[in-house]
Amino acid sequence: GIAACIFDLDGVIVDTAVYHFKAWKRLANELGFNFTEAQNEKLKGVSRVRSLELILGWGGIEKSAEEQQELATRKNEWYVDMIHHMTPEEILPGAKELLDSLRAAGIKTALGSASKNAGVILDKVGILPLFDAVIDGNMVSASKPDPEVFLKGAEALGVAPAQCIVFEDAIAGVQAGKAGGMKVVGIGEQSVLGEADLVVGGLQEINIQTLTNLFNS
Ligand code: B16
Ligand code: MG
Repeated sequence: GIAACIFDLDGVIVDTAVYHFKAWKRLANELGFNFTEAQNEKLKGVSRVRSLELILGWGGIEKSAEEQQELATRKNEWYVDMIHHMTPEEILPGAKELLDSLRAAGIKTALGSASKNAGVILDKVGILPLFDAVIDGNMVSASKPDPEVFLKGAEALGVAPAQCIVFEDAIAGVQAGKAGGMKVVGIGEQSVLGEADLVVGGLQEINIQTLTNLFNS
């Protein structure tokens, strides 16, 4: 049966993509080119450093490693300013309820996020205490679709990967969960996340029974 649930952050628990968008757009504009919402979509689940590389490529601009470091830091400072104003109202529908019911059922919970700011975000929206372990971008060396972040989550909880369920909104994240030998619930569209064991529109569609069923099919 289920022993643990491991959650991605952006797109599953909260929508931080809107803040990433504002900060990356400001950076792109300062560098003299535009940055669109469609481009921002492609950065979901992608690390900060890799995101910058992609953006500079789209803008047709080359920067040294040192300059890239400075630009990534500048973007992050704007982003951190914004997330410091986040409130519990920004938790996506059903997330808090599911975390509460998992706790009541004795099922362990972990966060598995590419974000180096994950801890601050969970704290600001008031649900940090609902996670037994937080694995973030500071603790992993390989990005999704590598399963490292989720395997570290399972390890921190002392649970076998086969008894974990991963919740993910990005294709690379769904692939990471499957590569780790875990059950995966995709949050989004079936046409995009079809590799998941189950795809739903949001965590409000999930309860303990839906999760138990994943192990009986
Ligand atoms: P940071 P997730 C990801 O979060 C975001 O989707 C992605 O857009 C962002 O670049 C990445 O975190 C790194 O974030 O700059 O805060 O370290 O979906 O893995 O929870
Ligand atoms: Mg995500």
